Amino acid sequence: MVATEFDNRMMAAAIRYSYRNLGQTGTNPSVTTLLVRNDGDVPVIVGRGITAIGGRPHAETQAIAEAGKLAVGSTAYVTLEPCAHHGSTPPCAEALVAAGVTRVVSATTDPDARVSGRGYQILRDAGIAVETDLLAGPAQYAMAGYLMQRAAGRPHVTLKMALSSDNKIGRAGSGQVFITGPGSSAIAHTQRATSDAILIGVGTALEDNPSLNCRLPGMAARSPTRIVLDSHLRLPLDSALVRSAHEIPLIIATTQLPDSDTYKRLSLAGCVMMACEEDAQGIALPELLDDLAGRGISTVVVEGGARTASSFLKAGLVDRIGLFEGQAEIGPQGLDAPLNPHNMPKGFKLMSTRVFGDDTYREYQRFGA
Ligand code: AOF
Ligand code: ZN
Repeated sequence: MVATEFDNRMMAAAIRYSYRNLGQTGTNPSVTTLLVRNDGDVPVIVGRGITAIGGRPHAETQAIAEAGKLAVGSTAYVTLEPCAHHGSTPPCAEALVAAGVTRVVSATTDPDARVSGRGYQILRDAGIAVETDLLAGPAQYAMAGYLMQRAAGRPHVTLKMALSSDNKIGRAGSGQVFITGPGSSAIAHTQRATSDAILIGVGTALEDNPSLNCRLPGMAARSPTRIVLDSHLRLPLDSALVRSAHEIPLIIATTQLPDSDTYKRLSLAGCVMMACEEDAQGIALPELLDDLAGRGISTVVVEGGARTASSFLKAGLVDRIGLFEGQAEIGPQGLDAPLNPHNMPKGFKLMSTRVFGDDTYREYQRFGA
C-alpha cells in the first residue's frame, strides 16, 4: 500500500508536534511517533510520543506506552527511522514489532551509522509494511541540526537579520533600533525557543546590551545558550548578558588566556569561557563550531552584527538565512546590511516568503557544498 492523503495529514501533524521539544533534546533529534488505528471506520490516534527533553526516552516507546494494547494493529507515523541499536535504550524498531504495530510510515532515514536502514530492516523482517520518505523535506527541515551534526560534525547555522526598507541594520551609536514589529519579534523568539544556541559578536553586545533570552509568555525556560564572540574580553560585567549568566548559560568565545583578571572575573560571574583559535578574521569559526558540537549544540542562530554575519558567510558556514524586512527607513547614516533580497550570497535559494503585519520574512537555504 502506498502513502495516502490521510498518511500525509498524519505525518504533517507528527512533524509539527516534533517542534515542541526542538532545541531541548541535546544531540538527539526531536522525533515524533503517532500510533493510529481504526475504531470501526474512524481512525483514532491511540498513542503519541516525542523524544523527551534531554533526548531520552525516544518517541516510539512513549507512544507505545500511551497506546497500551491499542497499539496492536496500528500504523506508526515516525518522523525519523526507528532506531536499531542498543544505546541508552533498547531499539525502537524492536519495540514497534513487540507492540504489534502492523504498518510504519516514516519521513526520513536516520543517518546514524548504527541505524541507517537497519531500523527499516528489523520492521520488514517482522512482516511490517514500511513506507519511507513521506514529507522528507519538512521533516529534514525540522531536524536540520541533527542532520548537519551527523553529516558535517558541526551545528546547523541560521543567520537571522532584520533590515529596514532602505537595507540598513541599525544606526551606529544609537543602541537597538526597532526595525520590525511585534509579529516578527514573536517569530524571532520562537526561533530562539527552538534553537540550542544564539550567537552575536561583542560589538552588538556593547551597542545593544541585549539579553538574548526567549521572551514569549511562559517560555523563559526555552531560552537558548547565548554565545558572544569576544576575542579581547570587552563584554562588561554589568551587561545584561553577564548579569543573567547564572540563569541562562552564556559562553564567551575568546582568544585571551585564562590568567587575565577580566577572564577570571567573567568566569566567576558564571560565564563559560571558551578558548578559541585565531585566524585572519578573528576567532576561527570552523574550530569554534567543532567545539560547540562537542558541547552538544546542534543549532546556532547568528543574530549579528554585520561583521559577525559577514565572517560566517565568508567562511561558508551559513546554512539558512532568515531576513526580516520592516517598513521603517533608517537613512543614509545607517549601517549597511551585508546582504539583502536583491543581493544574496551565491548558492542561497529563496524557500519561503511570509508576511507578519507590516513586515516581510524571507527564508533562504544554501544548496551545494
Ligand atoms: C528513535 N527515536 O525518538 C530518537 C532517535 O543515545 P541514544 O541511545 O538515545 O541514541 C541516540 C540516537 O538515536 C540518535 O543518534 C538517533 O540515531 C536516534 N534518535 N531514534 O528511534 C527517537 N530521538
Ligand atoms: Zn529509538
